[in-house]
Amino acid sequence: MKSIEEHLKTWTLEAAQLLKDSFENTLTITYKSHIADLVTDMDKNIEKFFIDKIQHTFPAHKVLGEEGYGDQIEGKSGVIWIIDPIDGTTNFIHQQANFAISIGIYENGVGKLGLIYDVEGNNLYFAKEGEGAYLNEKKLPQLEKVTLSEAVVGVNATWAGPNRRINHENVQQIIRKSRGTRSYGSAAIELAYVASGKLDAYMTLRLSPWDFAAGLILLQEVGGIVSRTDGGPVQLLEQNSILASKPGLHNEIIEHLT
Ligand code: 2AM
Ligand code: CA
Ligand code: CA
Ligand code: CA
Repeated sequence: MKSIEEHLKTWTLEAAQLLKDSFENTLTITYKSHIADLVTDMDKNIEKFFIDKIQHTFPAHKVLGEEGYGDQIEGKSGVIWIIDPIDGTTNFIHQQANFAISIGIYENGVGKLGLIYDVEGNNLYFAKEGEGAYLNEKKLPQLEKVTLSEAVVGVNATWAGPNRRINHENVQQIIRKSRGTRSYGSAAIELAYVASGKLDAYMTLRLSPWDFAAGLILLQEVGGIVSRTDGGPVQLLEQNSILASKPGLHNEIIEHLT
């Protein structure tokens, strides 16, 4: 019998192929909450693809998905697959690159398996609780301490405000003191980049559970530090601001932000 891990990886590769094949077709694009909040028929199809497989193979498992085809989740008990079928939909539409399938599997609130698949790059980031994190077949090393002056920090345009939670002078200091900033347009890829050392930190003002569920498990396996941007703990089933970082740097950024 195949393990959950094997199913997860097989289904992800099948879903990724569906996404690649879809480049040949015309996408149906609709707006969700506003003109920059896009969803395509492929976001919905991929979420349904996973839900069909999970319901058939693991009928006791629950699903929390961005597009809302999963279960009504009341609490953290049981096994919950937290799925973002396409993270970086704007990139999927505009670039056909820098978008990911992101899936975190939690049991009673504890992260068990985390997977982020950078579809166009064919890069599979995968973590299993207590067994480490991998990029494709290669084990990722533990993250080491760095200072802000030697750090590349993932930020996005939301830090430009306006937002009552932002102190712009503090944010400017972080940006100026860092070695550089980057913005990729996919929270899942940015979290995978922190876990694999391509970014030293990533900070963002509002993510939903499906944006960070997988990334949290990857980061936990490589010694990354994750909190809200006020330093408080991330709540799995709620929206959170997120600061994910190498050790040392996490404190340094929190000191600037608070
Ligand atoms: P999404 O592509 O799955 O919606 C940059 O847009 C990052 O922020 C992406 O990871 C995107 O995820 C996420 N995001 C979260 N909420 C968003 C929203 N309301 N509009 C656009 N992007 C959002
Ligand atoms: Ca979305
Ligand atoms: Ca997302
Ligand atoms: Ca999405």
